[in-house]
Amino acid sequence: HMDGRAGAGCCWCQQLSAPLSELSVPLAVPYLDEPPTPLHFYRDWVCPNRPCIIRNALQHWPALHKWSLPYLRATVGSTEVSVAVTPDGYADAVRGDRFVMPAELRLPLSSVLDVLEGSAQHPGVLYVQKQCSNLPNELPQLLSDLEPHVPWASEALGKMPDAVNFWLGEAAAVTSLHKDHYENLYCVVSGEKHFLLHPPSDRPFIPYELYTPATYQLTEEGTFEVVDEEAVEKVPWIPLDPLAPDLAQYPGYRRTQALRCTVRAGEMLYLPALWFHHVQQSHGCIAVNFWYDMEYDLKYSYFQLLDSLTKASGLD
Ligand SMILES: O=C(O)CCC(=O)C(=O)O
Repeated sequence: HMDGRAGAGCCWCQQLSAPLSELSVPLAVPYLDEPPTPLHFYRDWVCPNRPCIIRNALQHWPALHKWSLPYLRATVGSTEVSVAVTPDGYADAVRGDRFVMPAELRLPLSSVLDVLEGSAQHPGVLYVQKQCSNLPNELPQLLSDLEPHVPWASEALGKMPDAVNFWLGEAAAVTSLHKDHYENLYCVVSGEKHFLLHPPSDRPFIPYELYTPATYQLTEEGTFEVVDEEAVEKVPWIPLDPLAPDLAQYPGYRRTQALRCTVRAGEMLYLPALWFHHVQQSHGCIAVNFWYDMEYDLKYSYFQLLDSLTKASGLD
């Protein structure tokens, strides 16, 4: 690892990543008091790839005033949704030498609400988090409570979102550290989400390893088994838990500075493409996010270069 390689490995990655993070990574995620114009959004946030939290952008959504667990029960309680279930709340996480994906159950939303409200028990930790536009696909009855996209963002980005996702889960449900190639507008409707962020320039100090993909399966007895996916390639994933980083194993992570923020009901986080994120939530938090595909531009190329150099020099 890096510290063992003295200067050689550090020199290039510091030259590539330090100026960027020093110049443009803030100490805290800034707030905007109102939605930006498309020009301001693009110029001040998308183009420089900086996160911000936008207030008063969802006021006109009926969802903000209507959505609660009882409202969801009354409107979509009998609708079946896809639910991710894990023994410990960690979906898509490294466990031993495996990359383990959650068991996926189809349950009426009311069963999830029963667990969230404490009137029933279910083995493991539940999280409605299917990331394939599960809002329009699984819960279309809720669509009239919000806008189908974020107009100023669609105008700025010159496209419509690729996916609109609905998130509802228990406090123990955690999304492990990862990055996406999406410009993400993450809207909290009820409760709060806690994000831990790293800019793309931290890539040399964030370890990746290759894991055999596997899936949790829930047995009749309510226990979990880890079942390997058949004949598929290994998956690169981040083994490090940013809440309890193993610095003896990953000393390079010391060089990073995580940016933490809480996104509260009525607020929208602009999470720029390629930023690493780890996410926790309050119990029963309800959120919707819009994923806009990123432009495969110079920012993307910079990240690919950083990624290739990191791999080539064995920093991972
Ligand atoms: O809300 C979460 O748990 C994770 C969100 C996320 O990873 C995303 O929107 O890309």
